[in-house]
Amino acid sequence: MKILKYGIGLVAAASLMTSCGNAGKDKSGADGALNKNNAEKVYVAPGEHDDYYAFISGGYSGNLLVYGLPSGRMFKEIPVFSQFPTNGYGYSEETTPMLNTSFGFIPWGDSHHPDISQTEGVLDGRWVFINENNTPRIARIDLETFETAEIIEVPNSAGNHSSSFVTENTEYVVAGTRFSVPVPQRDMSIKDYKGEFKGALTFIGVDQETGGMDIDFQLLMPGFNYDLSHPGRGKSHGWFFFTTYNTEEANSLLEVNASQNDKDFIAAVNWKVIEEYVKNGGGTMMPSEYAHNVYDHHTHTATSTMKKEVRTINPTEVPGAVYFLPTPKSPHGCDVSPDGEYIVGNGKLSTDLTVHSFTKMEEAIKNKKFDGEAYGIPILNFDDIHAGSVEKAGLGPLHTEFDDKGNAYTTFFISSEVVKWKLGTWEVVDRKPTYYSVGHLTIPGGNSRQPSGEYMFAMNKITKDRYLPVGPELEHSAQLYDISGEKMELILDFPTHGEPHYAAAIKADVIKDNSRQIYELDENTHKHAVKSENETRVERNGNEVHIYMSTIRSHFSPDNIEGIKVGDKVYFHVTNLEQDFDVPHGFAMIGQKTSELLIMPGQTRTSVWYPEKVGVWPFYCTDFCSALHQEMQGYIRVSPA
Ligand code: CUK
Ligand code: CUA
Repeated sequence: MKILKYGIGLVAAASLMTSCGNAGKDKSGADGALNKNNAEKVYVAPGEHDDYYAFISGGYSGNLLVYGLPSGRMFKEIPVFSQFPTNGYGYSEETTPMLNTSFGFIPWGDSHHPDISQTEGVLDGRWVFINENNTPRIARIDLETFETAEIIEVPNSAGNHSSSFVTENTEYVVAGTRFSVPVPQRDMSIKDYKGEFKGALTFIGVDQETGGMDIDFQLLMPGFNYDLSHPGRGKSHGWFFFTTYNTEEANSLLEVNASQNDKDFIAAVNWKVIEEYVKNGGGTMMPSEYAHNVYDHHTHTATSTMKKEVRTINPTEVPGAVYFLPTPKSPHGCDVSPDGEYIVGNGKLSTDLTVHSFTKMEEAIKNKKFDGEAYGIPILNFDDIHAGSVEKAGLGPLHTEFDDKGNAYTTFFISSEVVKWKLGTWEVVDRKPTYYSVGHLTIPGGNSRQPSGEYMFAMNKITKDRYLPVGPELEHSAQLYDISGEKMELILDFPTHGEPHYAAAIKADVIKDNSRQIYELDENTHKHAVKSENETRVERNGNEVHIYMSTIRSHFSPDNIEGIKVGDKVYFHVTNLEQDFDVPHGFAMIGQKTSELLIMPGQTRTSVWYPEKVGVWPFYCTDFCSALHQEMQGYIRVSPA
């Protein structure tokens, strides 16, 4: 394995080209992947369960994937921000409101960073939050049903990237804008960006009983790019840290424009101070349209509400609310150590990692030792807050996670490796190649007070030769490492789906016993549900026909329907009467352009059909549900208008 020589040609190397060559093609021995003992480490015997759930972002698929560790098996794709043909999410009448926004219905999204809810800094397994980057939204996925329960749009934001990380009691899920934009939006010259555009950092309150989200306030910051964020924890609970780049406020980010400043900032936000300010009536309600979509698993129906205003905060009006920590070279990741003391800024154009000390930061703030200000926000002195640097660690650092033994693990995109280093002494203790060009990495609980010390996995941007070739488009590769020893050991390659920008992983025990198996029929309050076959019927109301249908092994009721005319609008309200785990039924209608359905036991789903052709048309169940599955069918007679 060749190690790149650092320090030379940094600017050229840092031109963000991928350089995979040094990671090598040696698949034998060197990385330990062929070691038989390693095969045992990831072997989960047939019928056995994995030790961890990993919730892996689907990136441009807009969804969230559920994997098991250490096996690397994929168990589920949870549709979140994109229509999903498999079960009709975003197509069926009940679920289309989930994709409503102030821009109207958006069929697909770009999901980035999942984060699991916490109590006292420990993952509690109630919910996973994930951000949509493109049309800014935050979703909450319920870990009882593994369904998207809620999506809230984030107004005044654009490129919702610095999201969706939670504070240590899930008081807030936080969403920071990547692009600064005119706030409120208006027609103006792009060249007048500087000083005019604003960056919204949004604090969304979470109801601890229901999980319900609501925007508490939006901090309107100077017009930088806000890239990633992390909550304080333990001693730094009450703070939130955001990396910034383009503090030059260039309107075109060709490298010359945006990378002039030797240092950008980490913005340290004291949300407790702002919370107090808001309690005392602070802030300004600003007209802002944003959708709030809630799915209820009793009515099995989503509703979308358009909100009209949001509370905005001018940071300079709240003393003690925001400080800038100078951080070299366009930092990307922003990660806080499990004890809350260290704030790691990964300057992606640097070879060094900069670590700030929370204690020193507090001290400097107390002594009012500032080094000027930016737009009225005090800038701290780099030397006053600097805890240490990991020097010449690699090229293109992106993200850092932590284990339970005082080590940190940082990904390097350009030199394509994970580097393990010690908190406090800043020495590099190990480095391992990734295949290839790693983005994020995940340690179960790595974003909490209690990380695990067993596994780490790297999510790579480039796959090339790792799997059988399948044409130009490849799934991204992930690599699982055993981190229980001093040296990391590569133990598994596994494909991911879309582009995983992050993953949150948790001990399986915390959630698996809570996982729901069916929806109770008694509790089904869908307004078109039937409780038994006796209630199935066809109702006409002018041109609208409602077919109240049931499924149970192995027939539809009704299964012969007449009296439908060309030009009608036909609703199929299909209730699955099954009350057994894992017996869904499907519904597919010939020529239908709206939604196929997959209906879970106890659930009701609706699809709309516009009959266009006279004839007798079949429908059938798409899910092989019993030995008589092929008998599960019906006909609809369509007569002339
Ligand atoms: S970003 Cu993708 S590698 Cu969206 Cu977290 Cu850094
Ligand atoms: Cu129901 Cu096949």
